[in-house]
Amino acid sequence: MQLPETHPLRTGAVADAPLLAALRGENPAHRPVWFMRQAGRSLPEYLEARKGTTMLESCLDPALAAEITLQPVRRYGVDAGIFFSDIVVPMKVAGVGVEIAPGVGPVFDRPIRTMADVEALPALGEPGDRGTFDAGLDAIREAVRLTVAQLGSTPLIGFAGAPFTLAAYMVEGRPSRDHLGARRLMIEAPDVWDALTAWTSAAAGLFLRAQVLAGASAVQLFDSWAGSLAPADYVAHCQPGSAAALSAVADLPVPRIHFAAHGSHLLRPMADAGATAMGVDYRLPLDEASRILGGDLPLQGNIDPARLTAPVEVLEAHVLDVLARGAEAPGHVVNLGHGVPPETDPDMLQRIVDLVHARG
Ligand code: 1CP
Repeated sequence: MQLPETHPLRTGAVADAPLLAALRGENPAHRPVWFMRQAGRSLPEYLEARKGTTMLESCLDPALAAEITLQPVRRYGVDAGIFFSDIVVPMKVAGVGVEIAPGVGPVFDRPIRTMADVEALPALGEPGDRGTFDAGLDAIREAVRLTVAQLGSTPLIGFAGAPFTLAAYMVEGRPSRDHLGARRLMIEAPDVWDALTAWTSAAAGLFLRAQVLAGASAVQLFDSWAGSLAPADYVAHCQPGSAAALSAVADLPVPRIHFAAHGSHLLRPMADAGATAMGVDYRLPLDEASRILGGDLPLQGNIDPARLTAPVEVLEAHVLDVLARGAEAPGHVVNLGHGVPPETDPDMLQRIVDLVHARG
C-alpha cells in the first residue's frame, strides 16, 4: 500500500529531515534530537492549554492535540514532533471505560481477568471499515493532519503502547509497580492472556496505521513495562503481539522505533519483533547496546533524566558522552533514556538541543 499523495514522505516535505536520515542509518549534518514526553507538564504553555479539559478530552480534540504537539517543536526546535495522545486513547475510542486520573495515570472501570471479560471487549473491525472504532479514529486522523500541516519539514512521530504494556494496565486496572497481576495471568491463564494481547495488538496496530496514513513519518512502539519480564516470557507471551502491532505498518515506508524502559535485557528480542530502530534506556551505554545488536540497527537515546537537574557542566559532559557512544551505532537519534520529568526546567532541554545541534 502506498501513502496518500499529500503525505509528507510523498510531497518531499520531510525529505531532508535529520530524524529520518538517522533512522535510515545515515549521518545527517547534525544528529537529530527529540524528547519522550516533550509535550506535557514541564511546559507552562501546556498547562495553560490544558486548563478545563481532562487528559483524554484533550487527546480527542484535534485542534488542541495539534497545538500541544507543536508547542515543544516551536519552543526547542527539536527534530521531531511526537503526536500528543496517550497509549490508552485507542481503548477510549473503542468504548472501553478508561480515564486518566491526574497524578495517577490510566484507570479502567473494569479490570480484565477472565475470558468472559476479554470476550466482552468491543470489536475493533478492520482498517477503513467505518465501524465504530475506525470512525472513532477520525479525531486522531484530523489531529495528525492539522499537526503535519503546521510542522512543515519537521517529521511527526506517531506512537502506540505495546500489547504487553496495554494489557498490563487492563489487567491491573491502574498503574502498578511490578505488573504482578499481568504476569500471573500470563502464566496461569495463557489462553486469556493470548486473547487479551490479540485485542491490544489489533488496537495498537490500527492506531499506528491511522496515524501514519494521516501523515506521521515514523512510529514508536512504547513497551514501557516490558522490562519486568524475563527474556523467555517476553519471547513466549509478548513478542508475538508486538510483532503483530508493528506489522500493521510494515507495508508503509516509515521507520519503526521500539522502546522499553528497563528493557536492556530484551534489546535483541524486541528488535526481532520487527523494529527498524531501538530506543535504549539510560541504564545501558549506547556503544554496548550497539554491540549487543551486532551493529544492526540505529539507536535512540539515552540521556539520564536524573541529570536534567544537575549542574549544567555535569549535564553537558553527560550529553557529550552520549553523543560519543551513540556515534558507534549505525544512526543515532538523541533522546532521553525515559520521559521528561514534570519538574524539568525547559531551559535545560533547550541547552541539550543546542549542544546536540552544535556538536552532534
Ligand atoms: O496530567 C497530565 O498532564 C497528563 C500526563 C500525561 C501526558 C502528558 C499522560 C498521562 N499522558 C501524556 C501524554 C503521553 N503519553 C504522550 C505524548 C507526547 C509526548 O511524549 O510528548 C506519550 C507518548 C504517552 C505515552 C504513555 N502513556 C506511556 C509510554 C511512555 C512512557 O512514559 O513510558 C505510558 C506508560 C502512558 C501511561 C500514562 N499516561 C499518563 C501517565 C501519567 C501514564 C503513566 C502512568 C504509570 O506510571 O503507570
